[in-house]
Amino acid sequence: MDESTRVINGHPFVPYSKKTYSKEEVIARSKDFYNWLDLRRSVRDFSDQQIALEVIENIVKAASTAPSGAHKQPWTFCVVSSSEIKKEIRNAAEKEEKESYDNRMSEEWLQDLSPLQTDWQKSFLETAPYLIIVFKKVFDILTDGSKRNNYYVNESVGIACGFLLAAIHQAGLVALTHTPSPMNFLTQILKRPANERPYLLIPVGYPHHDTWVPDLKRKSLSEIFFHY
Ligand code: IYR
Repeated sequence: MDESTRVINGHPFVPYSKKTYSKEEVIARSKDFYNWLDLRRSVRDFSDQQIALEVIENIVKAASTAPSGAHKQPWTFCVVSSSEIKKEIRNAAEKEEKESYDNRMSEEWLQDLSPLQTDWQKSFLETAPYLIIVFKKVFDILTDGSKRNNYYVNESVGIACGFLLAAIHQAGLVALTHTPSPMNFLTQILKRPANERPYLLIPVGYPHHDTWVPDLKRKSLSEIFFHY
């Protein structure tokens, strides 16, 4: 333990040294961040252009900085670039999606999705150079086989996925938050242990050169913001 560590009730603490900014800088930084994040869009048309694995590793490292309940970090990020496994995932996802679109989704749901013009076909699962499958760890299994609790798992993994999407946007890449339903086929295909449940399937890549996205409007601040 070096000099910059302090022990509090038997636990090591380190100083939090944050950079401070002027009031003006804080305003400018908050605006800039919003303007930049506002450019992010969910994209369903990917280019097959390759991306270095290092980029994906950095994106996952960024996601892994998310806060989590009791710092349990209850997540696993499985990255698939193998064409065979991507094909297997596409086939399994399309089977579920076809059943959903044909029989499981309500008329209201289908109507709500109409502006997005989605359907059961998921060619992006093979075109995108990487699929990141995020699993939530509902509990941990220690090396002796015993179970340990995780806390606020959905919240923690949701925040990590938010960081992941922001990191993908920052890298200049695009993604889709895809949730084929049900998605337990991912547990089987990726041979994940019993304490992991699929959370999101996120294809990542460059956009196809002729990509169009729905002309969606975000809610205004007055609709979402209440100051007490
Ligand atoms: N999982 C389906 C349907 C779907 C559902 C919602 I809610 C969306 O926002 C988009 C799609 C699919 O991926 O097509």
